[in-house]
Amino acid sequence: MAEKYKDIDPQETKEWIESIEDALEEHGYERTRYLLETLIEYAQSNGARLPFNTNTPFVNTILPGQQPQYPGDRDLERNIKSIIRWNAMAMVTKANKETPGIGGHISTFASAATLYEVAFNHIFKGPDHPEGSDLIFFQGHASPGIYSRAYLEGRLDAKHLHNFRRELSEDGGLSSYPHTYLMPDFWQFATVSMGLGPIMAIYQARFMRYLSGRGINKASKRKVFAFLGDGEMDEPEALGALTLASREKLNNLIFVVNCNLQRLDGPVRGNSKVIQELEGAFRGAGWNVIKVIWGSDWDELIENHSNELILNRLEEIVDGDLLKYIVEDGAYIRKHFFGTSPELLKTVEHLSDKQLERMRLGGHDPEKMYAAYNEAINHNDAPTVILARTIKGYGLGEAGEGRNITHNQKKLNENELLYFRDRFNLKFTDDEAMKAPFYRFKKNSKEYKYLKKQRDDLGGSLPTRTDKSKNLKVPDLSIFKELIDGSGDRKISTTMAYVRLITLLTKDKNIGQHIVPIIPDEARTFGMDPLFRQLGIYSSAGQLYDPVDSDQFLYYREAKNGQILEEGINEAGAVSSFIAAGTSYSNHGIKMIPFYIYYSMFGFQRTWDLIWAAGDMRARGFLLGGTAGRTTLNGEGLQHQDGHSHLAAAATPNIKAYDLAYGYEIATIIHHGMIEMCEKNKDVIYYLTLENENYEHPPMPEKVQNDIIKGLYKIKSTDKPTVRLLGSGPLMGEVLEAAKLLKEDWDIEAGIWNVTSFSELRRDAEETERWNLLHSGGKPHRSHLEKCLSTHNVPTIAVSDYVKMVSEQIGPYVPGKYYALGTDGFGRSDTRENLRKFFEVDRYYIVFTTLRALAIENELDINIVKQAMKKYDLDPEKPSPITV
Ligand SMILES: Cc1ncc(C[n+]2csc(CCOP(=O)(O)OP(=O)(O)O)c2C)c(N)n1
Ligand SMILES: [Mg+2]
Repeated sequence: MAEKYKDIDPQETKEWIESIEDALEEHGYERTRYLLETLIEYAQSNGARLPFNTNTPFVNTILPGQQPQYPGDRDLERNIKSIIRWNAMAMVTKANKETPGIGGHISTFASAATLYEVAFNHIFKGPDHPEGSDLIFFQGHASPGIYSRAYLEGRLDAKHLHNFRRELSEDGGLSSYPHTYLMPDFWQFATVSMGLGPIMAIYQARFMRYLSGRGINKASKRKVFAFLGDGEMDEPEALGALTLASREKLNNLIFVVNCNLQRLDGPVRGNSKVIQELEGAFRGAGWNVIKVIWGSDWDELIENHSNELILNRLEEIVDGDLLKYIVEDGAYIRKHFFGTSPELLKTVEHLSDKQLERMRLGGHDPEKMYAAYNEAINHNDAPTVILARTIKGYGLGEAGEGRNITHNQKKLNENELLYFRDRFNLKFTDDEAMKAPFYRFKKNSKEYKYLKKQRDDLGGSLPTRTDKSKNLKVPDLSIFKELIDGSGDRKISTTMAYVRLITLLTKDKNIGQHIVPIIPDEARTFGMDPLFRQLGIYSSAGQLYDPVDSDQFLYYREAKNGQILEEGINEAGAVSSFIAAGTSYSNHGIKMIPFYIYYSMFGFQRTWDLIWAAGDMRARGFLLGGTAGRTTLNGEGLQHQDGHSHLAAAATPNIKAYDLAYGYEIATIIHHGMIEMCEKNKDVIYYLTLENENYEHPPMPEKVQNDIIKGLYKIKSTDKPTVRLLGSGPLMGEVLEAAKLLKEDWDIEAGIWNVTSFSELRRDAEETERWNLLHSGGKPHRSHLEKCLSTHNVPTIAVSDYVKMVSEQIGPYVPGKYYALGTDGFGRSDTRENLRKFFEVDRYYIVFTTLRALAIENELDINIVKQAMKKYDLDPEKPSPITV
């Protein structure tokens, strides 16, 4: 900053600086800071316009004099770390030599090894720690290093390492990245889709506060760590929730950004400085920022930040230049970095070129990293980010260190292996090294004892995933009696039915407290606002104001023990809360059941990647796509009307998706889901679409419960079956009206079925078919669809408020010709009636399609179809809703 203004009175400047020096010497940092802040405030209140600056100089935040004593044995730790580096590299190299193209990453962990090792040896609390285990989001591409340590600790065998990225090997393998689904005893968090780790970590840390705020779990000193790439920070999700973390004063949250200044293709910010940019973003958002840029070798040069010459040079340098110094030698650095002025050159004249070349960076210096961690875990009031400068591909030399190709380096050749061995002083002979063997310290070695002891003292190995949660007693279905009995002559929507259900459920003495209603600013849309009063909205601050509606019974009630997570307009954050709650059984040993309701269009479409990660992490809970259905949500138009979320849900393996028509279906499905999650410990997510069309809900027919769960149940059978209608969700009403018209206008009796889940029917049919294929010649199994429909080879007309592909999922398994009516095309704002006509899914189209289907079967004359067109005023030249 200073150099931007001309110093018109250097003497005066000097005097000011001397006073600050005196203050520092006499009273220390706190007092000096106070004095400076007071001065700034005074100047500002007297009209001085001070420029806003979120940056500090491009040097370490913690000065050498503020560093604590390093608590470990540096030599032993170096030996251990070198072997961990080696095994991680060897794992990827071997995998790619044996199976070219199998992939993996060497350079990411090579840059991050010190960040992890210092924390493993001194910081991370393990599962048996009296304060509980820390939760760690490991950077996805660093997985080989984490496996390598687990191997040294004796948790994995050489055969596991050998089968890295070959999970389908007979004797087991290791997943490419952290995937809970694939290694459920090991990985806690799925992080490899970049940007999801940071936002999930923030909401995880907040969820810990929520649990203690509600008195469900006691407050603890557990921390959430998220290890992230500097390139990854460009993802909108990565920085998108920073202010939540500071607003909530999440001092249980620590981000460690591995600032190797490179991403996959090249520099993250060639023309500026990513560390400074991130510092600005985090400081601006209220985080505690600790920069660890330079290693101890630089301490003397930077001289407690007082070497103006070097500070100014560091200010002007860009990341592109810093990267160049990594691949060039000391002479180059002297000429290009220090050579900009004779005075600056003088500051390094006592150092040789080799020494200049080897000046270590902060993220490779254990003392600097330990100091940063130590400050981070003891910091109050705010979350901390450690911005650690490292070198991508550290130690790979010509094979990729700092090179633009480094991210994709998958194997080392023989010379490169020898270089790596020498670089880290490993004891392999040439012949040995060239085979890239895995190495493990013997049990009686100093290294093994040390690394075990460090972990034992900290509470055991990490990552470790367990489930110590107790089962919850799910109440009997009868608590939802009012839904089972139907709404009588009251017209209600499925959304209203759901709100009743959640109201009843939260009152249950066994399970009520474990329900976590989550909502992104849409409670009033769904009629959930009465729950504000009943359950309260969670707020770590309680309610510091008198709400505008405090005179009303159902006011906006925030409370420290509030049960609702009202996330604001933030679907990504809300899913992150869903994930935190849905994995609580494992991460906190307490089963919590999230019910996350949102505008269905902004669910899968906007946040499927996070939902997919939830599936990976074996989250359990309910997703509720509110006001769904492309024609049922009528006035809102193209970007609101969801007609395709069921396709995404169907493709997510552990999601069971239902589109429901009546309250008793909702009660049945949610009750069944809770039993699966809370009593049978199934890792499953339910997706229910709910609508806002009001109609009468009938009472539950006899003996349909199992069929509702399986996806199909009968509404009406006929004496002589000629055609069957399948209705689903809100379009059940149109189907029932169509059946009436068929009878009244054409004397045709249609069989009527209600499809609660096309995707569940399809899964069952496919699984049955697969079994029958593999057991050809045996007595075939029959799917639920076959059991329901197989006896009658008549045409089927299926109708849903979703694209045709949703109902077409079961087409191949339904006997007879199959006709799907659906809502393909962009939505429109209009009345429900007009929309259903536009998308050709209304009662008249259903009748028309049915008549034509029967004509094709020669069951009636084609002229009747023509008559029907006229009668119902159907225009043969109407443009298609897909193209118009
Ligand atoms: C959402 C997403 N987009 C792209 C990728 C592919 N990808 C994997 S690693 C990588 C570069 C990572 O750079 P950085 O975050 O700086 O991590 P580093 O390896 O440098 O530590 C990319 C683009 C991904 N995994 N996730
Ligand atoms: Mg990077």
